[in-house]
Amino acid sequence: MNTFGHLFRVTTFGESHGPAIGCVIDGCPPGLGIAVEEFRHDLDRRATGKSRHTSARHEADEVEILSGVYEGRTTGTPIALLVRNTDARSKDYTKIAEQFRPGHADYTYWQKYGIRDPRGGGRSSARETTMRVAAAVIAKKWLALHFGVRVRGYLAQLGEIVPQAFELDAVEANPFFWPCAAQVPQLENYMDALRKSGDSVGARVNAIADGVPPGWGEPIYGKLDGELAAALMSINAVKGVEIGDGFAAVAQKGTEHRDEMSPQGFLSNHAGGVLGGISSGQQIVASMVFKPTSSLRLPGHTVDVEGNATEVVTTGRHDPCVGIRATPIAEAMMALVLMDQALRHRAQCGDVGRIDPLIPGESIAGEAHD
Ligand code: EPS
Repeated sequence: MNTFGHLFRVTTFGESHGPAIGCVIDGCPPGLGIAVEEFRHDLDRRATGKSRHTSARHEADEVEILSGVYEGRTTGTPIALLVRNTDARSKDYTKIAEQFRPGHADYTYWQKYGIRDPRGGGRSSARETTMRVAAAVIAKKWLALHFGVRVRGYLAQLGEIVPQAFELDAVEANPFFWPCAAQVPQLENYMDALRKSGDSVGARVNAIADGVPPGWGEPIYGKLDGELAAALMSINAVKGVEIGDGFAAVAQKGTEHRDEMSPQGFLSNHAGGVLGGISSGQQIVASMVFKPTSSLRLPGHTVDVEGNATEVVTTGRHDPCVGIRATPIAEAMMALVLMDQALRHRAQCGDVGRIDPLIPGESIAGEAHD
């Protein structure tokens, strides 16, 4: 399954070391202005090689728009985007082509398909997330123009380190998307030591959306939080997702967890902006955990494709913490879910409030039919 969404449908394709990666977006509303330069910002935020703390692979990540845009505007037909791979170094994978990295999808892809593209991890690579981010550039723009929705993210934990302050303005000013400027040197030292040790570490990323109106989300099986959880969990390396207070709710009392209301609005946001699977009009808050990456130069016990015991050592250009550059990916998946739900809400409930459901024959303008 490589397609995501119902009305705003994104299909991604391509492997880390294939000639290109790409996506097809079907269902985008027509008339939205979009130019190739608009993909640059978010693709650069996600890319490798931007600091010493991520993989040293240097991809150009130049987006080509192959269809669905005419004279700078979406036409309502499928939008096809292509990014050519320009810096794959497949020889790094020759040694491990017949082995399974412990903790990696190598093993399960092999068990499932009986064949795999070992170069760069194929589609299990973080490279796959490029096209999610590209597709979400379009979703973010449409959401901002039509509803003033803004989706943002930040790194909320790196290994044991948690932010000491929360300054949203600091996030874009450091290579970690960290919300506390004073801690950046500590993070740099931590990552330098980690890289030298050859090990990797996990991370937590938070994504938030402001400006989402009440009403988005389709109970029961298309709940906004349910689809957010599935979307975030679909990111390679994500092992856990929380909405609002998430698992902390287990120890809360009802009086603490409930978000009391006043004529001026909600008095708290433990629910993360979703009640009964429908947006409440509050900030949407999601949190996710990225596992420590499994491509390690430290030797580990494993088996080869014949089932023989062996030792694996991974060389090449790898991320010691993939969560460091996952903020734009988390934002992208949140934006894609919101875009899809916005269109679905408009399709089913666009007339709600304009038709009185209790008076048969009442028209949109309030005039009675014959
Ligand atoms: C990745 C390993 C590295 C990263 C890659 C993700 O790839 P390679 O071994 O080919 O250098 O560079 O990330 C990207 C290329 C990207 O654009 O995100 C992995 O094992 O997931």
